Amino acid sequence: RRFNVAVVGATGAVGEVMLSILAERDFPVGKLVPLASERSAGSTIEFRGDDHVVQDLASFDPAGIDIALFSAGGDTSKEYAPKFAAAGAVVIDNSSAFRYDDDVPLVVSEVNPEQVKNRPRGIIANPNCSTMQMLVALAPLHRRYGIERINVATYQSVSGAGRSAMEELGRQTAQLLGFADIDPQKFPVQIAFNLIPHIDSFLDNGYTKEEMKLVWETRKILGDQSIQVNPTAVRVPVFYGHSEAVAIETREKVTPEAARELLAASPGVEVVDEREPGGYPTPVTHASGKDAVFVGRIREDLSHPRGLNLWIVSDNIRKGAALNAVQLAELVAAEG
Ligand code: A2P
Ligand code: 11C
Repeated sequence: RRFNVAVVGATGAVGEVMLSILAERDFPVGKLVPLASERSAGSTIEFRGDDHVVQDLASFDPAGIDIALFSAGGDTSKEYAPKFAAAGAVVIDNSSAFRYDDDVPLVVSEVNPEQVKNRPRGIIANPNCSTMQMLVALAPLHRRYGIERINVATYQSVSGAGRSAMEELGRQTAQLLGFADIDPQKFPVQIAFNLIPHIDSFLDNGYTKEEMKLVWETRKILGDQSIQVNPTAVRVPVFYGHSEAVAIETREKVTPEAARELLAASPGVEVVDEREPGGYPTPVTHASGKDAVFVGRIREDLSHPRGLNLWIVSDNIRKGAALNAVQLAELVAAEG
């Protein structure tokens, strides 16, 4: 069977990769409909060698769409995802609009794939990129050793903030190397040659929403409200690939050797942990453009009897967004 697939946000940083991953993985696409705002309606995108005209979401009739992949921001999802679902499509939504609703499953394909079936509203939520890569690596450890607490600091690339954010990093880098003035627009302060400890909006508790996503989404996906998560989310001047310094505290002690062996056998994970120069994953040398979640620097936490440290790197646009969304579509397609 073939499926009529709509990609909402097809001209964006994530949408573009959704299209290439659908083709790469030979997803059984019948009709492909790329959708975006009226700004880019009428332009063309290429899919499997054919040009497709981008249509305006606002005036599109979703009748006949089987699967809709949404990645055009939370407000767009809130308005249009229920309309697509009402017309009979299964919506896979990459925004944070529905992630915390009890009647919308939040699914990492390697971690809780069985949850895709529990979708009374016809909507499945794709987790945030920083949670996604962390849980691909931590879920196997949680199942075997029981994680009680996660300390995590993220180093998140600018592609997470979309195409205009990537352009801003490029532009500022060139301006600063040319001794020109910069004018921050997408980010509140200079991002080139800098770090910004602020992603998404500030909440009343002093954390950013990006940080609280790591708390809320980890508990929902692992189905364990008792897990404690202590997050700091930081934007770094990297184009593709988020990195995370993670320290876990487990109920049962896990040695670095046992963790390495378990992770090496876990789906979606690649261990790169040579304890020599270059023998660890980085966004540029390992993750960018790749599907896996890379884990290195696995070592005991010297300050805790049941603590383990890991360095987790993945392409935020691929496993963190587009790839997982397509993997969820594959699970839906496999239902028949
Ligand atoms: P458009 O190209 O028309 O602006 P990114 O995350 O890289 O910034 O991309 C955002 C994506 O979401 C783009 O494809 C963008 O389309 C799309 N988008 C943004 N706002 C809307 C909207 N109101 N309706 C439909 N698509 C939208
Ligand atoms: C970033 N994680 O790196 C964000 C992007 O909730 O889907 C994705 C935001 C989200 O900026």
